[in-house]
Amino acid sequence: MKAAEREVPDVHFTVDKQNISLWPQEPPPKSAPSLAMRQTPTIRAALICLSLFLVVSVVLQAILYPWLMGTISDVKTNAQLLKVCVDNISNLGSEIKKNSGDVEAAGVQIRMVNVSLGRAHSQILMLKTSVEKANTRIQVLTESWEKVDDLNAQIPELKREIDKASAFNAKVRGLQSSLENISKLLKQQSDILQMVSQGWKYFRGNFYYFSHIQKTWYSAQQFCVSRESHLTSVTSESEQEFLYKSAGEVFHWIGLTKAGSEGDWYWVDDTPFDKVQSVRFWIPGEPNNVGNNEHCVNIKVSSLQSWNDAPCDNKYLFICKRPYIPSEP
Ligand SMILES: [Ca+2]
Repeated sequence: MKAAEREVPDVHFTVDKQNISLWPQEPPPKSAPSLAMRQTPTIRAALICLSLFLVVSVVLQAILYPWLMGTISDVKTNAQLLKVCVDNISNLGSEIKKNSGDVEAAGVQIRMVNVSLGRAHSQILMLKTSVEKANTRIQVLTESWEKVDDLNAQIPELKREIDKASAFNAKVRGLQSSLENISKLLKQQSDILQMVSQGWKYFRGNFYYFSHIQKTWYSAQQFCVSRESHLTSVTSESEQEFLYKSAGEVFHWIGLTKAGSEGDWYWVDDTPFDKVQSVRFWIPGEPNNVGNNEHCVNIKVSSLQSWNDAPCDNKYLFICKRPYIPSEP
């Protein structure tokens, strides 16, 4: 039994790639293929490949030839288009060359325009500065105008004050005028009082001096001249009345005389003699020029009709007359 047991071969397990085999004891040795058997599949494969290559070549030629021919045609067309483009570019170069002069002129104009733009820019800056100054000025004027508005608002009140001042000034001027008139009256009264104190009488703007001694007509006139006066003239009824009443019943020489027996009557103080108006002052029947020697006139009686012509050498009292001339204050 034991020997039988020993004659049972051992089992071996081997793995060759994807094959699993079971052999007793050990796997059979691998027998090596012959060279001819190994070369036959290779040749076959080569032939198959060559055949495939030929087939593919033929197929490709059949497919690619039309495509290549189309491509060649397209290349030719593109070449012609390219030639046209080159010609156009050549023409364009010629045009550019022709227009180069215009381009230069345009460049000059562009530079001129740039200069003008620079000037315009400078002017714009100046204008901007001017505008800023003007704005500042406008602001100042606006503030001034607001002040003017304030002043305008005060004008009505000022006008009322001015009206009051004007009324006050008018009153002051009136008072000044009154004071001046009073001053003149006071000065006139002072002058009159001074003359009265020296023996003169005042009547309606004239001073009259009634003498206390008798003189001939000429001597009396000389006395009056020495007192800045003349023998009196008579130019109105009121004056005549004042004179004959002041003379009383005493003869007084007056300033009426004539140059010789044939001369016309005249006033010695150069007052024009009104012959017609003076008729009422003669004593009736006078002047009678008695003895052709009566060339001077006196007030003889206390009456409106008081004049009488008498010899100039007679000595009578006399009346001097001086116009009142207000002296400067
Ligand atoms: Ca007479």
